[in-house]
Amino acid sequence: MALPRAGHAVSAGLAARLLLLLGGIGACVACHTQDPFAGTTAQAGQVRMNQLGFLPGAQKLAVVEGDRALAFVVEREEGGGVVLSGTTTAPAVWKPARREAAIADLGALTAPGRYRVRVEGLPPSDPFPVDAQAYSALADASLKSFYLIRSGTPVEAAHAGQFARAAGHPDETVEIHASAASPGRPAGTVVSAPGGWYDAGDYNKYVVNSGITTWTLLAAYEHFPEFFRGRELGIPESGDGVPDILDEAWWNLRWMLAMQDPGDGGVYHKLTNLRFDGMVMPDQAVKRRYMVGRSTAAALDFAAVMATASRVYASYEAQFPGEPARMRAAAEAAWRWAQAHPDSFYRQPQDVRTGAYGDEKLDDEFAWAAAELYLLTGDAHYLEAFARHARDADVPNWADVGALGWISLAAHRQRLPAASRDAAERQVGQLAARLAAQSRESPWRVAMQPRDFVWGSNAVALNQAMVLLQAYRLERERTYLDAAQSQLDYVLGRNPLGVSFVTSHGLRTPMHIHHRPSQADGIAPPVPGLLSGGPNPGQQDRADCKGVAHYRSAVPALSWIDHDCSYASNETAINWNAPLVYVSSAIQYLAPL
Ligand code: 9MR
Ligand code: 9MR
Ligand code: CA
Repeated sequence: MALPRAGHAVSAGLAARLLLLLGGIGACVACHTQDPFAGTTAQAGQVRMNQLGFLPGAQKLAVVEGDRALAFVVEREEGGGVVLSGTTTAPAVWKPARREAAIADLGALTAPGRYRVRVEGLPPSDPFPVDAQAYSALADASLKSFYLIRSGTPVEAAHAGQFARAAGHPDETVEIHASAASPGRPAGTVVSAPGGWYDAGDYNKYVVNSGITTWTLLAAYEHFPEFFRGRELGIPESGDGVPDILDEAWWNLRWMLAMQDPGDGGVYHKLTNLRFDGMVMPDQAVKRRYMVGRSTAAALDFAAVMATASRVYASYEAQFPGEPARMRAAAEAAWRWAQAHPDSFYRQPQDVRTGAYGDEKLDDEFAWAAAELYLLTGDAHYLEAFARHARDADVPNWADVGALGWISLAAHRQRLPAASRDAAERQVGQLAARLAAQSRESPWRVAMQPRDFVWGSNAVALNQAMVLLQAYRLERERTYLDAAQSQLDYVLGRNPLGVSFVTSHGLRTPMHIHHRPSQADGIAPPVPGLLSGGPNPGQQDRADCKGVAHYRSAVPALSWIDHDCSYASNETAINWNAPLVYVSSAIQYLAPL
């Protein structure tokens, strides 16, 4: 197996050296069609890079897999000669792919234009732009995707073009499941909780996952308000004087408010069918819907998000009259319920099969809610609660939200007592420094380690970027911005699969995501702007993929299939798309000169 490949590499290498000798690379625009590597994927010998290209002043890295340092040049796509030349770094093994890779640094390339990289002996890279708006369309589309997955409303052709669809899941008659009963709302009570976003490829709505998702969008706005003001996405609310990102978040917040039991402030864990719907459009999925469970995690995530939203929407009181106060009261009631029920863990009832989002480690949820409530109210007892529960920050995910509290405190550090200010800066700084070091030591220059290749690994990459961007905001150290850029590059194609993992954004993108509307709408391309979960050697969907598709590799960074059976590697989810919005918007906005 290895021999013929090495043979090709040598002959292709010789051919390219010859071309270099003849000074003929500019004339060789079409020669890649005869290249022995053309058409292969996930093999050594391809130039991998961000398929959306780069901002003019940004770090620009490409990766070449293989065991030798190689000479490279950058040329204009349309010919016209070499604009940059160099040699890759010495290759080293990247553990997540168990293969060697080397970096080609294209950073000296700053003039806008369209280019290709040619590496000695290899097929030319994809063409890529250097463009001051390289990520604008991605930032808008990743946010617009939340409109396209709204529950309980038609998605209009005026806003969605061919992806228009009928309303589904009105959720105006939702039954209280036995697991969610309370004195005021016994089992069988019918309540209403319309709106919100569908969680993922499925049509259920889960408070825990909505928590981190909605916060991430609110944080994007809070951290970069100038970027979002005046950005028109083409959603029904566009032009109403409120930034579209806040209109979109409100669609979900209004639903979340209805997930609180008005009797005692408890929060339902999820609004769901008993079993997953079939692979049909939303209006064809008409199974009975239930409020299932009331959990401490849901109450605390709800409290954290409502406190954050109360703070953020305070400047839009005119457009959302009374809502900041309502959200504050809702947050405080949920917090009190959680104090009285500190260990109501979600346990999936016998008759319920949909997503669990179960979590039994709740110090991070307590700390996050306390941090946001402190910032909202200034009440010192929340800061004391935060201090009791807070642990060292780690990269956030739906089950570990501790970092979100640290990040909010750091963002509002001028309002903190000195000791808390130092702690917040230190926590964010230490975590980012660790990630930046991992990135620096990686042959792919990404922070991800083998253990990060879990269900939703692309969101791990983007949440690492989100943390790095916090350190950049605090310390203005260019290395943090560069490391965050590297994480975005990874998701947009600088990975061993050579795939840009966002539907419709890149040259090779997922076509068969696990997403019911994308599968059932009869339109070839999937709904645009959605992030595929990403490589996951857990392969928990193997039984469901049996006979239709198979993973070609179990190596962490390679364990991905572009097939709609693969919910463990190729589903979409709101908590994965939200850090894509955050990171693409932030990097576009922060564009270094
Ligand atoms: O569509 C469901 C997806 O959202 C979940 O992430 C996944 C794991 O819980 O389950 C999917 O539903 C599958 C179910 O678990 C088993 N039967 C086939 C369903 C569709 O693939
Ligand atoms: O993102 C979730 C992942 O961390 C879990 O390992 C996995 C299995 O429990 O569930 C994922 O969340 C799914 C949820 O349960 C149902 N909707 C689809 C979500 C993404 O696959
Ligand atoms: Ca937790």
